Amino acid sequence: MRTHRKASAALAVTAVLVMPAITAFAWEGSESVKAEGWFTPPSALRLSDALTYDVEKVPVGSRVSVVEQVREQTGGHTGERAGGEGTTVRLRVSGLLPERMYGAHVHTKPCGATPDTSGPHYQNVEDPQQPSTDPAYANPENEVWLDFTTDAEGHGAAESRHEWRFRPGGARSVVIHEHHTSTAPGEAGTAGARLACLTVPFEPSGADSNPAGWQVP
Ligand SMILES: [Cu+2]
Repeated sequence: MRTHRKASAALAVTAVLVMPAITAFAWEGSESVKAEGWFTPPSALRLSDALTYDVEKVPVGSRVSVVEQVREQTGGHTGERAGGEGTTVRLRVSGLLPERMYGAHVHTKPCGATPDTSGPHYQNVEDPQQPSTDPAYANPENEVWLDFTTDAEGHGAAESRHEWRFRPGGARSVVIHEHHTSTAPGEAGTAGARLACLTVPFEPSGADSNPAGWQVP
């Protein structure tokens, strides 16, 4: 699906009602991306951007939204507050099982028909050893973890804030997992089965020229 980026108030209108809208907009002077949708099972006809692989734990019709806010390097201009670059990612869900712990992370590839399509976790400093379970790399400072616990109504929310930006096209989805994320050596970053996935064209997207994402040394 074609996505818009860095266009003010650009709106991707999708052909199918259940497919999420993706919007790029200016938000307090920074580039932001919002992706949202209702979870549907992978369909042979057409893939939604919000897919559930476990309809018991992430029911069909449950809702998800992800917002990315990026901070660009500022400072040096009169009246402008100096600040470094960075990224904030917010996740919101509703319609999930009540009072239940879920894991969630930013992954490197878009969602697909099978849970493993979304690839490994996005890492700011990439672990040469993949799959990465070394806490030196698989940790919430080097990856984007969005674990949450739902309330009595099945709502959940999480926010993750970092002082770095994604590599262009390097971050493409948010995956919801079976349980909260482990930090123990040998299993750091793991959170059980991949229950559901939302494709998100994180900025800088680079999606049109590099669908697979490219690596910056
Ligand atoms: Cu994950």
